[in-house]
Amino acid sequence: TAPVLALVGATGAVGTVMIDIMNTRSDFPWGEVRLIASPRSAGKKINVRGQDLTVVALSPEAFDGVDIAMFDVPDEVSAQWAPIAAERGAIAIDNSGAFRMDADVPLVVPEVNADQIDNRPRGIIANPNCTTLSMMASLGALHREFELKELVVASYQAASGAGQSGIDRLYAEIAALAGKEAGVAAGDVAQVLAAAGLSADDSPFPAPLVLNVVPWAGSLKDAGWSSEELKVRNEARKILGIPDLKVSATCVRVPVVTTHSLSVHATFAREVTVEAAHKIFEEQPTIVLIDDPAAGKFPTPADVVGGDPTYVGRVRQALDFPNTLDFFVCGDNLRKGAALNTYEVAEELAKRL
Ligand code: 11C
Repeated sequence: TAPVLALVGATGAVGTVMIDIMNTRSDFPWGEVRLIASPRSAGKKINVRGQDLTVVALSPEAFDGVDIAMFDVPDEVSAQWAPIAAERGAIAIDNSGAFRMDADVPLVVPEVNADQIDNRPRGIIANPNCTTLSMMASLGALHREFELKELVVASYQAASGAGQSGIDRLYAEIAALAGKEAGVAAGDVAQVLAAAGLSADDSPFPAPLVLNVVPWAGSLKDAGWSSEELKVRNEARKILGIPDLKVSATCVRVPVVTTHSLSVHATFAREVTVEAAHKIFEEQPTIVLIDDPAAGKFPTPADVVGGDPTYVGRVRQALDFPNTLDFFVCGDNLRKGAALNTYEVAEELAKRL
């Protein structure tokens, strides 16, 4: 019989994108879809492929009969409930940070390490952080050919990486500035926001995001690094299977609603050329290459939001660093960065059930 798919966190920012992905997929291998959320959202109706499904409250029994359970919920909810789903016989695919670095939980990006899907002793598979994920298709493809040795990245992360509250805050800040003279607003953003009732304490961001860039995402870790920067380092090593990969990341929030971008400086064991890299990107079905700066063509978040592929451009051979490429990559952080990658892992599993 056709497998049963559950979505935990069906009403959140990523869950909502997951519903859209389910509604637009050409093949749909599932016999039943079960939507699960907090008791607060239980009873809500959501249309999936023409049927109004009622959201059920998270409980152990909600996983009975489920083959695959996708979790798009905060770390602590996943930490508690993914093992319960696994005990009840489901394979849990978790998009939180709760299990990513566990040695007995694979961290999977299908176009890079799909083979890891079968190695899941706890019945849990983890989905990477959206910042790491946005560059994995491109780095995985280059690594197969040239062997990656060192990675220096700066991110340009969208507000929706912080969830619905991040989206709401950015729109509220934009609304507070509407109609203000540009000069006044640019000089005094914090005061304008406070006057509009937008307290800094209520923001998921540590500074105004509108008309600004904020060099911070996540929580403070040792020696001044942010949790987000360490996730990029640890997760890239695990996904690519290079435990000693040298990585340095600076994670920055920008006033974009959705789509993370990264500036990537990648050094390889073997000689690289722009032509060879272009060919590799063109041959990778999940990458779109837009790289014609003379014609003003390169990817930007505004062009790629809502799409499934990751977009690559500005590919250059570093002038002063041997075997090194610089490039710019954009990926919708709610799609390939979160919901889509999780769903692709579920599709891979469905083929194996
Ligand atoms: C952000 N990348 O943009 C984060 C959100 O580990 O899944 C995702 C955090 C995570 O803020």
